[in-house]
Amino acid sequence: MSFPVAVLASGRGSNLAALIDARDAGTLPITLTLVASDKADAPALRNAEAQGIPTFALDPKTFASRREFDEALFANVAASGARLVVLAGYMRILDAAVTAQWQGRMINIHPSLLPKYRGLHTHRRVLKAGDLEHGASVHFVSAELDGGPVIAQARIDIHPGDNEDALAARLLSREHRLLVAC
Ligand code: NHR
Ligand code: GAR
Repeated sequence: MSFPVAVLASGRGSNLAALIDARDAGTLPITLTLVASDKADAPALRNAEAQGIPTFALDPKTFASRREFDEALFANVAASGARLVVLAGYMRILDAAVTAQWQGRMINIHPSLLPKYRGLHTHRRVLKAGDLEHGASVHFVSAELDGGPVIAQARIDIHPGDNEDALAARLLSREHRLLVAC
């Protein structure tokens, strides 16, 4: 039995690629019903197209409100038949109407050890704070930004001399494994 999953991504899509690789390896029994984005030029969409996965992009600037944008986006997600939504580098805050509708059926991968460092620029903030460890969390999405229940985390040491890019790169491969496992 293959579980229908939609992915939302705004950028590169390496976490999406990890899901596709695990699916193709036969270790993750999912069907990707849709990859959707708020950025028509997201590399994640190009990769999905190349894999024969349906894609969909909407431009937020053409909608009067956040809620109307999200309702249009999630109408397509629902129509794809997805039973789970994965935010994989999706960079746009979601309206409370859709988080309520998909509560318990939408997860996000966030690059910090939640509840530390909700929001953006987590690698920069963890270095500035002088923390000795960093990580990533997969959590259920709720109306509260990066505030929903945590499912699992991956933890890495911060090395002396680490900068933002080095830390982000080292964490990313752990994110891929964590997201597939969740
Ligand atoms: N929406 C809700 N309601 N709840 C969450 O937990 C969400 C969410 C939407 C996205 C991912 C999140 C992350 O993992 C996520 C979780 C974007 C922003 C943000 O400030 C913050 C957190 C996350 C994603 N976005 C700006 C906005 O105004 C735009 C930033 C940009 O485009 O560069 O939407 O970190
Ligand atoms: C990942 O590091 C993910 O945790 C983070 O963006 C990157 C996306 O990479 N997510 C956020 O910062 C959400 N605000 P990818 O496009 O290669 O999967």
